[in-house]
Amino acid sequence: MQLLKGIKVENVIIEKAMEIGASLAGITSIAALKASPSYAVYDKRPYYDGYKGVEWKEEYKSVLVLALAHPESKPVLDWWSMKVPGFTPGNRALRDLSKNLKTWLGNELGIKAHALPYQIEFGGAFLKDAAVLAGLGVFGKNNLLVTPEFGSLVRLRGIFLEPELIPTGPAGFDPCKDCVMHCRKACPEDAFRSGTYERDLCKIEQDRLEAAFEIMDGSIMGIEEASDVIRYCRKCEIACPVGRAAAP
Ligand code: B12
Repeated sequence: MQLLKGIKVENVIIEKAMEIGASLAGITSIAALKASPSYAVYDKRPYYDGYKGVEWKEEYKSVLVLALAHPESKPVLDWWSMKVPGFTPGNRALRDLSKNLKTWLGNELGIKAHALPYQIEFGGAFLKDAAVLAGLGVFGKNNLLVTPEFGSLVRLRGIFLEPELIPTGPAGFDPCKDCVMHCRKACPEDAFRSGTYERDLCKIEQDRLEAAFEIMDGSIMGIEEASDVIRYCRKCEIACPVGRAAAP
């Protein structure tokens, strides 16, 4: 790694991420991420068939977490099509951002980086846990990352970095204290009825919306051809009142 005299390398990386399009960015250690609650739960009940636990290269020690704001006023960012690279326009932007950052990290700072895929089964990481540990926000009653700036209206991406960097989190922030839980009341499947998030109930609504796909013109999704577009449920994130000034 090249020396940056008197300047914290963590700040340089985060500033660059924001300069080229991230709405938020932070850093945590891979050791902390591996010890986070999602891995313990997932090892017992994986979401994907064939999941064999975490298989990441030992040389990576830190993870850079990127968030891109997905305001309610730009719903297309979250719409899903198999024909869109990265599947949603928002994820496509995050993917491009992480690839550009990886190149910059190597060229300018001499840091070896690995841009993570989205899916866990292809080597991706649990991005909400990573974001919480990196101080972007906290776990909300909606089972999503809640950030002070944008509430839950963000999508995430991760990049593994070789050096052991100083973590930027966790954050001291408690937005759900005293909240009447608009998020839980908004759920069409009452997926929080047991007191915690129940994936199988959430999936009923997501599967219903999957079946209700619409054929949309390519220009809407930023691609050449028309495609089947799914609009997944976002009621629990949109109902959250946190950060609404920034992401109306
Ligand atoms: C598979 C998946 C789904 C599945 C299953 C979800 C599930 N939770 O099991 C389905 C299709 C149902 C789904 C639904 C949604 N998803 Co989804 N999903 C994912 C994916 C690919 C993996 C998530 C996963 O399997 N987690 C593992 C399970 C075990 O975690 P968990 O149920 O959340 O529970 C753990 C945490 O709560 C954690 N935890 C609790 N408290 C604390 C405290 C601390 C300190 C820490 C560190 C951790 C922690 O521990 C729990 C286990 O005990 C991620 C992308 C990624 N690579 O991470 C996106 C992701 C989590 N989804 C996302 C979103 C937005 C959604 C939806 C709103 C739909 C949509 N329009 O995109 C809903 C919201 C559902 C909800 N309220 O949680 C975003 C979240 C952004 C955010 N602001 O948090 C992600 C990160 C994708 C992205 N593009 O950025 N999703």
